[in-house]
Amino acid sequence: MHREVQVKTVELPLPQTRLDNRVADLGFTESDLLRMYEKMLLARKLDERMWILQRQGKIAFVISGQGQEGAQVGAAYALRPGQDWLHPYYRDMAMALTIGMTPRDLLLACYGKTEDPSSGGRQMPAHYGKASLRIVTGSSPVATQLPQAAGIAYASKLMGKDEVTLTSLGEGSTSQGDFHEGLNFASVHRVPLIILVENNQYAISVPLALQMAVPDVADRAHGYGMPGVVVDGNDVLAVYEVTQAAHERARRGEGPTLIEAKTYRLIPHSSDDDDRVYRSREEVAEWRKRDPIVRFQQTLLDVGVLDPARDQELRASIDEQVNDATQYAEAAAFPTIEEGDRFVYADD
Ligand SMILES: Cc1ncc(C[n+]2csc(CCOP(=O)(O)OP(=O)(O)O)c2C)c(N)n1
Repeated sequence: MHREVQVKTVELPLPQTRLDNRVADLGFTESDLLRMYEKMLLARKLDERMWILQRQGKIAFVISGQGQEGAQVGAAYALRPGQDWLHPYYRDMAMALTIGMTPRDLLLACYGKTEDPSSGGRQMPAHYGKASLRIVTGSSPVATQLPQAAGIAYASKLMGKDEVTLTSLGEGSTSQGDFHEGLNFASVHRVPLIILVENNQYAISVPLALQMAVPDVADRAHGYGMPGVVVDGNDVLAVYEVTQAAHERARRGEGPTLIEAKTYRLIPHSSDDDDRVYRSREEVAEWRKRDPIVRFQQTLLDVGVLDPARDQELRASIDEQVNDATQYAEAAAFPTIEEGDRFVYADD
């Protein structure tokens, strides 16, 4: 039977962050707040550089997280780098930076250079990974990270280790069978897992309303017997708050939590996409007003954690880091033919 599907434009009425009384509750210092802001900004600037390099023909492909930095930094900030596991998806550059990957690491991967920590130059771009930080590099078929992350969390539980795994995906990927399998397994076995859905409203050209028949991905969590939380993904502190609560729940042995961060992809799906064919400029402009970086910047200025001079200083230092990483990665060596079987055998 044919069912009419209404394609509606995304709604925007999410509340503004009220920083004042919340910072104390969250236990943040000024330097935490500035660090969060810095990671968001660094991700954005690196992302912009990648687009330039791609258009110059120097790197093959970009798929970026512009607009999603608030969700990513907020969530990653709740993890203990090197102790907890992160199994991210391709937009999560801000998450990778927050856990400790460097701009050099990320650009080395884009250029496919041998020093790339995720795979020695073998992986697709944006398949973040660094073993020493417990960032697990992903597979390109979407949602495959769900059962894998559930397995990592199950292993932590079986070994009695104080570790939490966080995995992330887009809302479109929740239509995959792997999403169901991962969530079901995780909940049945009460594993210490956080599933972060970065709901950016589109799966390439497919809008939310053509992807699912419920308003919130989080509604699905109840069917698996786990809590489902909806959060404003453009509010970095709100995302931190709910992820921290899910982290505590996981450590108490109470099992997984699904977090749906409502956000928006501000740019085309990838460097091979033209989003003008499936969404209006007005819609994008509306969401630009709610850019999580501009919003957090304003909040920090309002409460005096940031002032224009400090902001300028920070931006200059980020530009330097991006330039340094570009020069470093461009000059670095490509893998040699002799290195072809590196990572294939256990001696590496
Ligand atoms: C199993 C599978 N089918 C199709 C693709 C092609 N593909 C890559 S990204 C993508 C969209 C995923 O959308 P969503 O999960 O909402 O994440 P977003 O890209 O919007 O962040 C698709 C269909 C794929 N990588 N894997």
